[in-house]
Amino acid sequence: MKLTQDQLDAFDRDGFIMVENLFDPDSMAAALRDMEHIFYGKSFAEYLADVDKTGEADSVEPTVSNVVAHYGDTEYGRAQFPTGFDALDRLIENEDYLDVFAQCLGTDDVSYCNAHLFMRSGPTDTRYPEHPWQGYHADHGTNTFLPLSKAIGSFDYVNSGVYLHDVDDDGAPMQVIPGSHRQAADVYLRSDGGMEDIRKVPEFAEPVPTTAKAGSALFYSSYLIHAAIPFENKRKQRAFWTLSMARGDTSRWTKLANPWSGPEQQFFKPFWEKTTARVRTLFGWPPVGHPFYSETTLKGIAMRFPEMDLSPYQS
Ligand SMILES: O=C(O)CCC(=O)C(=O)O
Ligand SMILES: [Fe+2]
Repeated sequence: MKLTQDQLDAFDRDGFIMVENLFDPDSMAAALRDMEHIFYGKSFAEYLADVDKTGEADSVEPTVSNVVAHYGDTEYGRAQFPTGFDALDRLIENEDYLDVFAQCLGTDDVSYCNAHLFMRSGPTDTRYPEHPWQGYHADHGTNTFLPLSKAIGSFDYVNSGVYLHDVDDDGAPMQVIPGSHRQAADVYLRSDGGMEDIRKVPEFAEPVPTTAKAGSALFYSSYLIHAAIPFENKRKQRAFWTLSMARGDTSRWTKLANPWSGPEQQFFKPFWEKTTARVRTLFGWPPVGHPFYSETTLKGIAMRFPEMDLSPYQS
């Protein structure tokens, strides 16, 4: 899928774009069902009914008790990718979605950083600042140790959130500052605490809410400044499948290395076996047609990944 020149210009100028209708409604409903199961052990509607009955709501935030740095396990499942649920894990195989990523990054050499389920649940949500001028930040540090740069298009990477359901104004849409990806490096260096109080940064544009329909995906620069706001309607949830990806040539500095750590292999091995050759390249697998794939290496891959369909690599 090709973005229009207007969309490309908007991403360059604003540091984000919302792309609608990237995922079909059925796949979003199935993904949401599984995500609710992972966070609540039941549907959100059943969870709300329990809260009404007992007057109590326990936090559904994942707790990190394993080697994965970013997201841990909930009481009922795994919030880190791959979760083991196909309706969630196979969202990464959507070719149009991957095409948009490649165009935002400006290269087909795309490298996985991290993906996880991002749930905010109205009844227990505390993930917002006290005042609307607080809490602004870039997510860049999640996947790299390097500071922000003023140069766009190399060491910055792209985050995305897939909207599993509609997010309206009362459902805690993330607030983003258009154009701030080009201003952020300087603002972070200022000593007046501008990032703590965006009223002190007159050059920032007004924040805008990222409301969207189910099936949309938000793509935003890792340098883009944004913040959370509270739920106006606390009987809502906000369920995103999120993915961050970098350019291959700077990926040694921009990645969350969880797929390669020992305990994670039990989740990645079956995922790599089943997924597409294009998705494997996001994890550094050589692409189809690469001379790495020889009789010898294909035999070796077959030993290590017995369930993998190797036919795309056999030319
Ligand atoms: O939930 C939101 O709207 C934003 C959250 C956020 O920025 C973060 O967790 O890094
Ligand atoms: Fe953030």
